[in-house]
Amino acid sequence: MAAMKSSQPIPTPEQAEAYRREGYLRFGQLFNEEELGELSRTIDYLIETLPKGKRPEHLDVPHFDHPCLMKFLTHPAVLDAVEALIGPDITLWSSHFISKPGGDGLPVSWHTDADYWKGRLQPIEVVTVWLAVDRSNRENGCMRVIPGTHHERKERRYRDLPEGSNVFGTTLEENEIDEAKVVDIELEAGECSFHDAWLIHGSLPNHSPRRRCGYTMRYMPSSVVFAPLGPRDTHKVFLVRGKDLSGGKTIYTEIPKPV
Ligand SMILES: O=C(O)CCC(=O)C(=O)O
Repeated sequence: MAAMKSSQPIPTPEQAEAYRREGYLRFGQLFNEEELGELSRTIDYLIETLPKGKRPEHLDVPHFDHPCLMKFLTHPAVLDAVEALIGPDITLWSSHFISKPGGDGLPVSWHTDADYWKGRLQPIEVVTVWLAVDRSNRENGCMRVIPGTHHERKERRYRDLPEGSNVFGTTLEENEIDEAKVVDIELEAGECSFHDAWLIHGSLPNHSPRRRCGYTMRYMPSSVVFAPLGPRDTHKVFLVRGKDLSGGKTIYTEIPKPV
């Protein structure tokens, strides 16, 4: 069956080349105003109904419990953009709202996503669509990247961080970070950027009065094999476009029907 296509712009071949070279790409809008409003109301609801003690930076895999988010994760504009970067056979790997409240929003330490997914994905080839639900700039802790670091697919060294001080419990060692090369990705609400799983990135705390919420939507070519770590690894992946190229090794969950 032919995939439904969108009329939204997709990365040009030059932009796709820049993505491959730098490991990230700043891009424009994917959703219209109405869709963005709906996504925004969904995150507002998730924050209002957070279990006691859970912070809004930690809304990981919200689409497992809230299938209404599949509408955004399988949106033709998103998949067309992703297809321009990784090809037409696409697995939805994960999603995460990282919402930093104004005032005490937590930083995200320097890391590569690949370091968190080792042992489960083979090979680790993931593109993250980082969608700015709120305007995201230096003031409220926008994403920061170190261009080109995704070319070095090496073992990196981390050190522990004080509990509760960061979205993660560890950070890359100082000698892994060249501060002079850091690029801040400032986005208007509704705009997005893409980044490669091997790129070093992070973000500063949010001491401003404005919330900074990003929705990370993560995709991989369907040739990547997802192997759960064991019976306790209940993570679910979805074949969202094209065909399975994992040779039947990745087990997919059926995409829930829209309600
Ligand atoms: O939202 C942030 O500040 C960091 C996002 C991030 O680490 C990611 O998308 O992999």
